[in-house]
Amino acid sequence: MKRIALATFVALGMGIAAGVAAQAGNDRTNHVPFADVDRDKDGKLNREEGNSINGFDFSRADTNNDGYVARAEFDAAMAHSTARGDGKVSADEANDIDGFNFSAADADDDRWLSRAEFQTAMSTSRPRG
Ligand SMILES: [Ca+2]
Ligand SMILES: [Ca+2]
Ligand SMILES: [Ca+2]
Repeated sequence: MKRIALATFVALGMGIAAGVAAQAGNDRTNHVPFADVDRDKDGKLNREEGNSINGFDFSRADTNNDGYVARAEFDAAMAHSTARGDGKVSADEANDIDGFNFSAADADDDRWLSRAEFQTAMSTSRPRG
């Protein structure tokens, strides 16, 4: 078990080094302000607007399948995606690591681990035994 946990740890660290969160699958989207994408200012994104976002999965974001991504759907999709190259680890991602204490690692309590926070946690929490 410890070996598996450590491998996950290392994989995650490498993902961060590459600017990619290894645990987040293919959910990598450019994080852009809704207002910037909603070009016709109707408060929702049509497929064309959605597709203008690098990496945005319109069909997945449109959870009620009405052909538009509303603000709430947009926010949800962004919350579930990993911004490209942000080098941050979410609580969800950290929870995949056995025995990882997210709140202890999150020094500034912003619910994200920056690269520095993650590396500090890596260097201070060594596998026991
Ligand atoms: Ca629109
Ligand atoms: Ca919708
Ligand atoms: Ca933090």
